[in-house]
Amino acid sequence: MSERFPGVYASRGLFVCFEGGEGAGKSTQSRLLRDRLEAAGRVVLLTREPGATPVGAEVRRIVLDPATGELADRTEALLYAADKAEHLHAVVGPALERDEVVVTDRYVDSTLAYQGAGRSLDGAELEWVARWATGDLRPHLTVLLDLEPSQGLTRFEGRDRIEGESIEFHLRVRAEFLRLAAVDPDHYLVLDARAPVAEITEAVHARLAPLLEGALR
Ligand code: Z5A
Repeated sequence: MSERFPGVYASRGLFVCFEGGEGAGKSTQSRLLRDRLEAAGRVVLLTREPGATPVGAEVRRIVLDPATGELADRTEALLYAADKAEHLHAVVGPALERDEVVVTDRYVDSTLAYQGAGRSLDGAELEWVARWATGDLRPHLTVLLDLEPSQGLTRFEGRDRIEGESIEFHLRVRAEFLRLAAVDPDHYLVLDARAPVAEITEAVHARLAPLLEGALR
């Protein structure tokens, strides 16, 4: 963590993020966590990047539609950063202020992994942009669902702009996700995404339980 961006953690609410490669089960686990917490009486906001705001929906269409064709790496990175800034401003920040549990399917680590390690933009410069866009707000917990890219990609039929990248690209992405988790173990939970869905759900809940009680916040 740099001196300029030491990380900011919300003093209200709980901010949880799911990260990982394609088909790792992020959407599945985000929904299951939301359902379980709501059943326990928590107010939960389930959201995602890119595309959770009207501006974000436009960004999502541009960055993921194969019809967009070639984009400069910096253009792509800035579009994702714009989606994040709007997401933080309009969705995540207000929900945390209302003391809700925010569960997001992807966040800053996706930029560091896909645009940084994947596209090979300068990591430090890119991190500056992504942290600036989000006011350096970090999740209290990021759950990394780790999966061999060849397995994740076979969980899908259609391919968008990024899913269509080479296996080497996806291997670099996976390695970067794992590196980010390794340098900050207090804020990460790394799980084998090949495990049964219910087993992953239990592991996430076990790690979150003390955070929900506020003990480790
Ligand atoms: N991107 C970026 O480059 N930079 C950024 O800053 C951000 C994003 C924020 C978003 O795509 C793309 O944007 C993404 C990175 C890039 N790259 N691509 N491509 P998206 O939102 O369309 O999709 P995604 O985020 O990659 O998620 P996904 O591909 O939809 O997969 P998932 O949410 O991780 O998995 P799932 O939908 O929950 O499950 C996939 C299938 O596997 C489904 O049939 C499940 O039933 C099954 N599944 C789930 N769990 C299991 C287990 N445990 N075992 C077996 N099968 C399972």
